Amino acid sequence: MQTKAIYPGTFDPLTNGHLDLIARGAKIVDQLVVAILRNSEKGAPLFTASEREEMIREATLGLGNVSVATFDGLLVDFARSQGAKAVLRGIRAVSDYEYEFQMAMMNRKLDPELETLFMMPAEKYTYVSSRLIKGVFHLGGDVSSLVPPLVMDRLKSKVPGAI
Ligand code: COD
Repeated sequence: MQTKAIYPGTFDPLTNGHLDLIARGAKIVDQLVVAILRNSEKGAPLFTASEREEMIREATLGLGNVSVATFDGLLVDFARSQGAKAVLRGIRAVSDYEYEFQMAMMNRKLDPELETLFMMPAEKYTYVSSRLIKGVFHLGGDVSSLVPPLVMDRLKSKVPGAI
């Protein structure tokens, strides 16, 4: 039987930490669906859902078993509609644990059949987050080694004059 997992997130924007996790996840499941929450729960996103989708599609072209989708509403409903057995999430540091634990337990309550798998990125990406990337970039800092080049280009055109 094929194992399908969902890697959900806001991805505003995709970072090398996300990509690292996608590559690791794609090695252990048959199909991995990167699922972008359309209406961010973190306030107004910098990139629209279709921009985020395009960036992830382009960055994962080399990974044959990875697809990209957007969703609204409950993650468990989207996972069920995709026939996915698991949700993949990243843990960077102890600080991620509490939020991830609550989310995994709530998702289990909503759908006891859906498992949450946690993976850790390469050490060099453990401090990377989309929020930090945007903040540093807005202030003129160099984040080019922390995001894929195509995301860097999009950041430059979205925030002209930042670099
Ligand atoms: N290295 C490794 N992993 C990373 C890194 C990094 N550098 N950066 C981020 N990650 C991981 C995160 O830990 C997370 O697991 C994943 O990548 C995505 O990160 P984000 O920040 O883009 O995504 P989130 O945390 O904003 O995603 C939240 C969801 C969209 C999954 C959540 O809000 C959700 O499921 N919403 C739908 C409504 C719902 O079902 N709510 C009830 C949930 S209990």
